[in-house]
Amino acid sequence: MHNPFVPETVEGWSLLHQAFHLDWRALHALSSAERQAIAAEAAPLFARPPWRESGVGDVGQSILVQMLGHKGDLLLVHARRTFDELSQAQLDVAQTRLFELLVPASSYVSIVELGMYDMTAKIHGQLEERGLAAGSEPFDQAFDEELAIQARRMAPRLFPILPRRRQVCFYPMNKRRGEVKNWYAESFESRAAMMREHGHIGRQYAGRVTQIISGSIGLDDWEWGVDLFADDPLVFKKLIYEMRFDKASAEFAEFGPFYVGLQFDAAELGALLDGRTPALDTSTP
Ligand code: FEC
Repeated sequence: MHNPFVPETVEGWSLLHQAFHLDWRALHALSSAERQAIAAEAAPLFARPPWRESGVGDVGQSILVQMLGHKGDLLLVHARRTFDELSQAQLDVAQTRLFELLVPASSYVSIVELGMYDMTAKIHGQLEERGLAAGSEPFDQAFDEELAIQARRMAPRLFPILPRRRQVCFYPMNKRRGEVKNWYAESFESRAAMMREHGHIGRQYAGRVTQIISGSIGLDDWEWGVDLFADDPLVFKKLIYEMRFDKASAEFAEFGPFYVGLQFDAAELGALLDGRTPALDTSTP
């Protein structure tokens, strides 16, 4: 059943964000050689996937982010095709010696999503023009076929190779469901117009930021996860500030904690354990 008031979504990677504190006291008790051995054992879990012109990832990927601030030291972002694979990624980390030095700080489960307000209205209109009755089996079948076409078209957005950009910002957020302001009580047209304005502002930042929106309704404590990747952290500040003025954010957005940090190469894990800022080689894709 396709409800014309509910924007259709197409889905991609299952995501698990894991934030950890490092147990510095335990690390300091180890020799540098031991720390390097621990890093070398864990590094293969964060191997870069082969670069593809299409930008579409294959089996999945896990990346490392050194976090700034007290909310954690290390953020792991796992992207996989299924929850089973995501669970294995979590267990693989738990099997390493590195894990014995990690203290869980936070985690977040979500699924990459593309919300399709304009497309939802368009498909409903087209199918009704073709004489298909909303709610009938042929209508639903034709709708599902159209969504499958959209999902194939959107594959680089749904299953992206995670951007190799140094600056990473992640936070969960909700659309307000208050007594006065309630996103879900707004008409479809009003929500669609606000999302158009939102997309318009976002596209002004094309090239400077790569955003991955994941949905987490029914999966975690907030409704969406927002991952942003950039070369300059100022871009996060300016983009998110500008968006505060768009109606969807000004009236309806509620934000969870922000996590920011620096993406780094698996080969640099030893540097982090030794207390040096780990680097990311961005000279190759
Ligand atoms: O109702 C929903 O579907 C809400 C899901 C949703 C949230 C969300 C929040 C943020 N976005 C941010 C950055 C960008 C940038 C672009 C962009 C575009 C879209 C489109 C949809 C969409 N965003 Fe969004 N965003 C959500 C959904 N956003 C749908 C339009 C279709 C598309 O292009 O994907 C431009 C992308 C581009 O280059 O084409 C950049 C940021 C936030 C959190 C801050 C805020 O004030 O909301 C930043 C939730």
